[in-house]
Amino acid sequence: MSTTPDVVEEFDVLVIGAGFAGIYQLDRLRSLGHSVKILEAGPELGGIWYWNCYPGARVDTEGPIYQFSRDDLWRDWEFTELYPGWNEVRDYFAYLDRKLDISKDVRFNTRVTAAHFHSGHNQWVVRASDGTTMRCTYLVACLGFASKPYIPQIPGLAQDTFEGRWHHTALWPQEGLDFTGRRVAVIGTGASGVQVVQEAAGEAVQLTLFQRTPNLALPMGQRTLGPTDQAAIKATLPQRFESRGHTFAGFDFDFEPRNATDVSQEERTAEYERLWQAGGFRFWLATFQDTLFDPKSNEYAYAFWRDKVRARITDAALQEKLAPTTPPHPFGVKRPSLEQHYYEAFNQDSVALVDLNDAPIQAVTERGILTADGVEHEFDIIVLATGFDAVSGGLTAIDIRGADGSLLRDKWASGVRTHLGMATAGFPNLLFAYGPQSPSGFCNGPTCAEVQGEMIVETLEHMLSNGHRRIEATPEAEKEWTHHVAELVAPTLFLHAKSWYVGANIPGKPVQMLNYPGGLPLYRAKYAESKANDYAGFQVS
Ligand code: NA7
Repeated sequence: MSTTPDVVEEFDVLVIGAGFAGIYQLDRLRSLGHSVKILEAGPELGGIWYWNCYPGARVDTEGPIYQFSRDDLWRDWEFTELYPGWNEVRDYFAYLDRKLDISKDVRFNTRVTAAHFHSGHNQWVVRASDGTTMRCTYLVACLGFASKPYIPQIPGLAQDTFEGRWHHTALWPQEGLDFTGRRVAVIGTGASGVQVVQEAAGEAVQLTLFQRTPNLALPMGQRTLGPTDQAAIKATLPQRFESRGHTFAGFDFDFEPRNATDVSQEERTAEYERLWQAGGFRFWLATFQDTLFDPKSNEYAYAFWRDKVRARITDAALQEKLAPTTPPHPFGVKRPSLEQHYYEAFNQDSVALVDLNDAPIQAVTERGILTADGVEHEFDIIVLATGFDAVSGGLTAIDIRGADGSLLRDKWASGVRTHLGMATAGFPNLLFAYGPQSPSGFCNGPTCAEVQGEMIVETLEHMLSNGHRRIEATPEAEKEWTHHVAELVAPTLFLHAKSWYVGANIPGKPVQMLNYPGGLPLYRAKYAESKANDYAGFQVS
C-alpha cells in the first residue's frame, strides 16, 4: 500500500483519536511548529463521550478536575453538576474547539484500519476505512482505554433474532432511545450498567438486571453547582490541578499513610464514615494505604461498604445478591461505580435482578432472553453493558505492522510488552497515550492526557528538533518494564478478581496487569530517569 500514487498528504505527526489525549497532542505539537493531523472515527471531538451517550452516562471524576488545567481554558468554563453528564462533557469539547480551533486539523468520520511502518523512509503509512491514506514520520495513538466495545457471543444475538431493539452502551443510537413504558433488560453491572439501571428504573414499565458480579458501588455525592460553588471552585482550582499530577490516580486526593490494621476499630470506622460522606472515589482511593494490599484491611473496608449498602435495600434476598455477606472479590480491585440511587431502584416492584450464577444466559430469543433454568424473560429493549476489550484492544484491532512487517496483534497475543507504557519494540516511531502498562485505567483521563501527553510531546520534540528520524523501544527495556509492572502488582490484591484491569473480562485474553500500578508519581519518575539518561530504553537514530 505504500507505493500507491494517491498518497498525497504527509505530516510530521499523525494522531489517532480526538479525545482529551489527542487534542492535547495536536494543540501542543502544532504550537511547536510541527505539522500534525488527527484522524477521528466519530463525527465530532470527544472520544468516548461521543460513543457513550446511553441514558445516565456520566463522568465519575468531579467535573472541576475533569478538564484541562490551562489557565485560559478553565477560567471560562463551568460544569453545572459536580459529576457532569455526557452531554455536558460534549459541550466542553465544543468549547475547547472554539478556544483552540482544533477541528480544522481533524479529519472526522475516519476510522484508522491499518498502519504500516516503512523502514526505508522511516515513515508510517496510515489507512482509514474510507480509503484515506496518509504518511507521517510519527504516529501517536490516542485511542483511550475503551475504544473497542465487547459484545459477548450469546447465541441469537449477532443473528438479530431478537424482535425488539438491542444496543451496546458504547454504540448507543445518537438520537437516543426512550425507555418509557418499555420492558428493559440490562446485562452487566460495571459503571455503564449501574448508570443505565438508575435511569431506566424511573422510566421502564419493567426493568431486569442480569448480574454476574455485584458492583461494589460507592455514593457519588452528586449535586448541582450554583454561583457560590463556582466561585469557590475557581478559587482553589490552580492548587487542585497542581496536586492532581502528583497523586496515585490523578485526582486531587490520595491514599492516607496509615494502615487500617494499625488503628482501632473506632478510628477505622470514623475514617470510613468520613470518606463515605465526602463521596466519590475517596472511599476507594483516599483510604488506608494497605486496603488494596492486605486482605484483612480489605475485609474491613468491604464490611463497612456491605453494611451501608444493605441498609438501603428492603428485600433480604436482594440484599444478599447486591451486597453479599462474603465479598465476591476484594474491595476495590474491580472498578467501583459511583451511584446516586442504584440500590433504592431495587426496592421498586418494577425492578428485578436475575443472578447469572444461578442461571446463565443461554440465548437471545425473538422475545427476549432465555436463561439456563428454562425461563424466557420477555423484553422490548436489551442493553448490553458488557464493557470493553480494554486498554490494549483498541490498538490490536488495527492492522498495525512494524519494521519487519509483523503485526502488533500477534506480538501481544501472549501478553502486552512496552517501554514506559509508551512504545513497543519492533514498532519504531509509534507512541501511544493511555495505552497498556501506562497509568491508563488507573488515572483520571485529563490528568493523564497532560502528564503522559507531555512526555510524548517532549520525546517527539527531542526527535524533530534534533533531526532524528527514528525512535524505538529496545527489547531489553520492554522486558524490564513488563517485569517492573509484574513486581508492582504482585503484592496487591488485583489478581484476585476477573477485571478488565487485568484483561480477565475477555475470553482468551492473557491475564496480566494492563495498567501501571505504581501510581503517577513513580511513573513520572521512571520517565524522567529515562529522559535524563538520553532516553534510556529507546534506540534513537
Ligand atoms: P465493565 O466495567 O467491563 O462491565 C461489564 C459488565 O458486563 C460486567 O459486570 C460483566 O460481568 C458483564 N458481562 C460481560 N460479559 C458478560 C456476559 N457474557 N454475561 C453477563 N454479563 C457479562 O464495563 P463498563 O462499560 O460498565 O465500564 C467500563 C469502564 O468505562 C468503567 O470502569 C469506567 O472506567 C468507564 P462481570 O463483572 O465480569 O462478572
